[in-house]
Amino acid sequence: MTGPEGQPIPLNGPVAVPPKDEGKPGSVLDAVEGGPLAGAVSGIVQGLTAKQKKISPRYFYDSAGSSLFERITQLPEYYLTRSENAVVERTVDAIVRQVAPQEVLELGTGSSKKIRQILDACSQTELPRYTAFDIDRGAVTTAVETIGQAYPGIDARGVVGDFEKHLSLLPQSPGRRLVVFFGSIIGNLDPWPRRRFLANVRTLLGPRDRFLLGVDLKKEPHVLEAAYNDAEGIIAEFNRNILNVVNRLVDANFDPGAFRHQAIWNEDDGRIEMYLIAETRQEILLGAGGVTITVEPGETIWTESSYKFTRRGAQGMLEEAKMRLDAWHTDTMFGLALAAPDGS
Ligand code: AVJ
Repeated sequence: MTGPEGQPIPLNGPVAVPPKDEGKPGSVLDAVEGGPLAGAVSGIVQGLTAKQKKISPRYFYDSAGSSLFERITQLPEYYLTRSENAVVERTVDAIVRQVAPQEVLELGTGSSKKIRQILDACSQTELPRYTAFDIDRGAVTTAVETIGQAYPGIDARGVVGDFEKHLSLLPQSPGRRLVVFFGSIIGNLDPWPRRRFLANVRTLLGPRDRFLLGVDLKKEPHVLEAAYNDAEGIIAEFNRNILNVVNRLVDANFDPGAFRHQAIWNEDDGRIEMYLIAETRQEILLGAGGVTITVEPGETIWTESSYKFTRRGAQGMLEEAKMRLDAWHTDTMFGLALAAPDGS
């Protein structure tokens, strides 16, 4: 595969090569030493010294951010989670019957609700393992503990890593594997990183393995914009909290209260764009980077893109990554794609 300028896209390396710690039931392992945020400083400083200031959405999810996101999923305007839950509930039995997984590998652990529906449906089949993979160690630990306690027969494990970088460090599956990526988290990835991510997911799949992908669907702009501009202002608070995370990670002094939230639908690129807009002029010291930046009044920091998809678009991106769309389930708001590796 080649990138935008024709250069090869580095994949994350062959899946079987590095000596991977297999861990043991209940274990939570780091994909890389020091955890996935160990190398965060240079990327954050680079984003904040660019012409259009930018912070990656992967930094939303500290413990405050994760609880705010949990509240977002309950907002009347934020239909995504409810829709996906309903689609999963309706289709989980058929999916599990079709795949009969022996490992469920969850990329990006949310609340355990949907994964429990999958595991419940698996109770009739043979399921020795649940693996949680997330950038937030706390989220992985909680998932491993709650699933381990609720399902004593299941070998629950966790890996702390960045799904854009560390998928190749996952241990082998003990058998048929179902990789799940819920919540339209894939919508955070721009087209090129998304291609690379899907190519990496493909390397996790043997012929009998499957990939279950949740994607939010394109719909009327006012519905999309309302979902990211809730009346209660929880999403604004979630957006501003990323500055608290950045303050800790790069030893900076952002005042989150000096920014307001904006979310707009970009029709051309098919995505919601989220920004923080500075209310006042600010000088911010990025201590760990040894630089000071200036933020002008009205200047924006781009914190998130949330791409929306169509069935055709989802099918196209899966096919580009050498997977085929095996099943498509939807309530017209949200789509659940079950994908199989080509040639299986
Ligand atoms: C978790 C990435 C799917 O894009 O809708 C929620 C994050 N941002 N409200 C999304 C989010 C603002 C969410 N994802």
